[in-house]
Amino acid sequence: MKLERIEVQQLQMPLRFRFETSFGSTTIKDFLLISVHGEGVVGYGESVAMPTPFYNEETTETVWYMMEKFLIPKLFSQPIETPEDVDRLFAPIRRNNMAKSALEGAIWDLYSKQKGISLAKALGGTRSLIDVGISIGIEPTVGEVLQRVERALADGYKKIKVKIKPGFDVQVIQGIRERFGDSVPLMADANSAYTMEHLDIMKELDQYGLIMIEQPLAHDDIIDHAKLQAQLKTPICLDESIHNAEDARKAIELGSCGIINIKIGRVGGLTESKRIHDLCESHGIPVWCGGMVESGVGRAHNVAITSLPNFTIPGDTAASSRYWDLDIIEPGVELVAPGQLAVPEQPGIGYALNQQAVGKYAVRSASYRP
Ligand code: OSB
Ligand code: MG
Repeated sequence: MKLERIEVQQLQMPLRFRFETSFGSTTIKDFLLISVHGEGVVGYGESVAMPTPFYNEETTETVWYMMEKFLIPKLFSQPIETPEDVDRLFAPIRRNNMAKSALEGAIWDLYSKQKGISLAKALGGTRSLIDVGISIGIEPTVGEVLQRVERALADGYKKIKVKIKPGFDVQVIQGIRERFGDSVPLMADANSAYTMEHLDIMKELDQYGLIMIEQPLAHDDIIDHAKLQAQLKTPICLDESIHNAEDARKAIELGSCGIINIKIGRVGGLTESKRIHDLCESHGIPVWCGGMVESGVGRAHNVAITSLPNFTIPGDTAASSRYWDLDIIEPGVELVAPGQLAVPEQPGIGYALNQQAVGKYAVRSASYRP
């Protein structure tokens, strides 16, 4: 694969609503868009790092720095035949998974476009339609969460995930069960807001037939999660704690979770995502694709990986129009049936960039050449 030029652009896209988690809230999506040019085609990738280091340690600025100083020079330092070469080339650099993933994802897109196949196919995807869910943030009142759940159910979303934090947990779940019944496929995501001191709350949540409780304990823990899992019937799903397939192996071995959320950025790219997918499949652990409030480029990558067979639980990739008045891809990633997205068959990610929208949101850019 010939890499002729890599462009990095910082975009700021206004969200249609304020998205709040236990670690903070956003109204503007601030991120980096990567375009890798080679042999007449362009591959696109998105950095899912946030401006602040509260989900993980990376930020928009650290991603840019790592790419400029280390990752892009590495890509230009030797010939690359396949996206797996990128994974090997980046391996000696520790962590900085979102920076690595943004570039690796762009190269996967470029590779599949050069081959003339869809990214989903290049990854070994088997589905043409995927089920998706929605992630509902923390709201000022339970009533506002209920309104959002009502709309999500009307759109047919196949899984309702609600964010919880101490003081905004059991009453939310109880409110949803009372209003919408026990058959709603429901889960809670705590983003590490609890400790073992909150065991009573966890045991209360355990009574509501949740599909899973996502990342209740510390972002860097798998030991307490194993102790907690032993006391709950609801499966624990790990998000923040899993950075690679080795983490997943250890968590499975310890019994720290029954389900794993794969976020391409958090684990350093599509190659590592596939590894985790395969490992989980061999251990009977279902996976699903988490979201990072991505623009259309990141969503398109999520759609492609979700077409792999062990993504048996609906992910967080809700429709573009939920988040954006104007996305940077056209058409946006939209539902083709209630709660379902189509996996594109066109080469690469299968969506065209809306360059006008990119221009509108771009605040900074740089180009790198070998
Ligand atoms: O923990 O899954 C998470 C968004 C930002 C940071 C962390 C998380 C999330 C989400 C996904 O819940 C939201 C989405 O993409 O719709
Ligand atoms: Mg999460």
